[in-house]
Amino acid sequence: MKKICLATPMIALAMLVITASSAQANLISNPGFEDGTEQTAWTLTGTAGIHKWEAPNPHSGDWLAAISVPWEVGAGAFSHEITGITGGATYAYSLWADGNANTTDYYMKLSWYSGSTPLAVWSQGISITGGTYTNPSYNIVAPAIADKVIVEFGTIASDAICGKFDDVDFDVVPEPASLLLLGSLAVGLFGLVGVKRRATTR
Ligand SMILES: [Ca+2]
Repeated sequence: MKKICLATPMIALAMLVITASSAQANLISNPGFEDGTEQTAWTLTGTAGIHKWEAPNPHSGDWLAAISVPWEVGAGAFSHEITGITGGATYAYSLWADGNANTTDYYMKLSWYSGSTPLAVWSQGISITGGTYTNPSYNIVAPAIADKVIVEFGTIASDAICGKFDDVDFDVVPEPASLLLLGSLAVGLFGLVGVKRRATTR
């Protein structure tokens, strides 16, 4: 009988945790470029292309984003618009980056907007070690009145190194208030278990 009393709150807690984690859905459409050359959701500029590469392999699947391909040396970028941003919320931006040589010429960038009005730009360089995937990851707070962001990665350099990118992720970080609520619910559920245990032992 005790096992049944324990199981119900544990299942409820598991469902809460699943709900909390599913709220952090990736806001990037086509994050792994697996629709081939269709380039869904991404705007490409300069020497940017979606390629089926042999070596090194894409981080996942068959396709990756490439910038400054060897036969097309020059600057370029991939950008992706996301609307419905919550002003003041914290967002996590990460991707997987590789290249055919070491380079620090590539960057990750976020351009925040309120409608069509530019608000702020965040940018960070990417340090690529040729032949090894790296996973730069950052938490960035959206400006208070932001409702749109352009997620971008690229290079302004014109070198012969080809940057390769895959599995881009941009999602909202749960607010501390949500986590506190989840924590207090968990404490409440375990407290309930304690009450039931005491009740059954009397
Ligand atoms: Ca891929």
